[in-house]
Amino acid sequence: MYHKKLKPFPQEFLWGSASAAYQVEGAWDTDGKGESVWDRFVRIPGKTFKGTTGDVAVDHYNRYKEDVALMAEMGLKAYRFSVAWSRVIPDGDGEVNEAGLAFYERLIDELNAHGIEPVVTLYHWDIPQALQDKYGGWESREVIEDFTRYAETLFKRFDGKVRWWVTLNEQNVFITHGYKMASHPPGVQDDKRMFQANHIANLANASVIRRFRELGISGKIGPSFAYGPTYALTSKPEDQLAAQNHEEFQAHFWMDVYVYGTYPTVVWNWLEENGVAPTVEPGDEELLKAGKPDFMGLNYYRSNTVEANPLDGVGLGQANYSGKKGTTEASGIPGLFKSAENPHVERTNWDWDIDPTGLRIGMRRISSRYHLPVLITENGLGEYDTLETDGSIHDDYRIDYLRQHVKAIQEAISDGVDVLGYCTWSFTDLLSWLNGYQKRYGFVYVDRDETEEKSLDRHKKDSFYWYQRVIASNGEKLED
Ligand code: BGP
Repeated sequence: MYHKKLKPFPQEFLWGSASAAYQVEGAWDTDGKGESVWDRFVRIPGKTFKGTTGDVAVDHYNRYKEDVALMAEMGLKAYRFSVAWSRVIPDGDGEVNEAGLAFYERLIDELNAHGIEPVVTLYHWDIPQALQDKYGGWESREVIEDFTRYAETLFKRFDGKVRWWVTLNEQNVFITHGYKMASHPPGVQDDKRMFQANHIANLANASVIRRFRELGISGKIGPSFAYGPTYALTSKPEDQLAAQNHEEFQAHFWMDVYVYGTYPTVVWNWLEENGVAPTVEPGDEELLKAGKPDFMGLNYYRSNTVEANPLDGVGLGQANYSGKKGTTEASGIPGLFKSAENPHVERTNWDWDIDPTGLRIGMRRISSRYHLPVLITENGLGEYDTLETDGSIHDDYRIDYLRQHVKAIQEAISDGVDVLGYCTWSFTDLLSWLNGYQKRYGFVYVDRDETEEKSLDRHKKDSFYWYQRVIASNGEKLED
């Protein structure tokens, strides 16, 4: 669709940026914080790139004032960050740790004082280790009540100070990495357990949204979902069917539950056929239907291209966590789909397709299927950056990437999609879960790498000044 004239960004558009507790805070055992599953997982040899941990990360816990001052200088309207459950309730279900809550209160107050909207994520993958040990974390229904109580603690404490809440970050990612690929905690490869844990996470998600409504908390709430639309490699009907499978199994399987409280029929049929359907108890459907979100949070990095995959075809392939271009292997689910190389797009050094039009298509699919506003909660380019001797960083490749994606958002707005805001990933450089510190995303360079903490000094990249101009012009000045 081509428009003669694009619609402007709404006046109240949330120009933001995002992070997650484990990736920025550090201070992993400070002020009464309990151990999270990630604090434990990173200590298993071979699990992370060069053995990197978030023990110190980029020291945001101690430098949050300096970081917020940089956000204010940039003119940021919103900052999305996550709360570490184990800071607030160290063992997950016991006493509330006031020192942990106080940290987030200081951060929220600092943001509000600078006119920056806090967008608070309740869960970005770091369940307290104590709950993992006690009942298997997301695999037990006990987590529903514990997660709801934790969320309620935050809702009550920060009601009036926070207007935007995100429930689970990328449930599809933490569940599949945790229980299929074993690359995230708890490091399991078991489809039956995966679909069970996923169902329980769905219930927990719905439960906190229901509690949010019952408490009459002001503001909006929704999940953040990792979604990139799927393309078929060719117009062969079997490839088209594979693309349809991918959308159903990798996207509708989660988003339909969030919005409609039901699983897609085709996927449910497959789960039963393969003996891996989760146990649904009386009352589950009612709870799922009571958890309808106010918006769909969208984390978009890339689109996917797939082709047909026979029953004896490709399964899990090696992903690229090294930054060596071209090392990703084909991956798929036998009988459903397998990944294919899209010949029409460029790729990053980590083999992620660069596709701004995919963002527009994704927003439109969400808007048409779910009739909800979209809040882009993550989007960005992970690349190597070079710190020059004068302290500058010339990341024109990142500016290009972001500029094209901002254009795609404006096109989606012009198509009629209701877009609430755009949080880039990320504000400062931070720890990439499996890729160490060399895969950088920030507007602000942080002086550290995998082997050394170095000075942890902050340096503004060229993209910092670019986004500053974009925000000041409300999306009108996209050129350098
Ligand atoms: C998303 C996560 C983020 C962030 C981002 C970049 O899936 O929500 O936490 O890590 O991806 O991914 P990566 O660090 O693997 O490049």
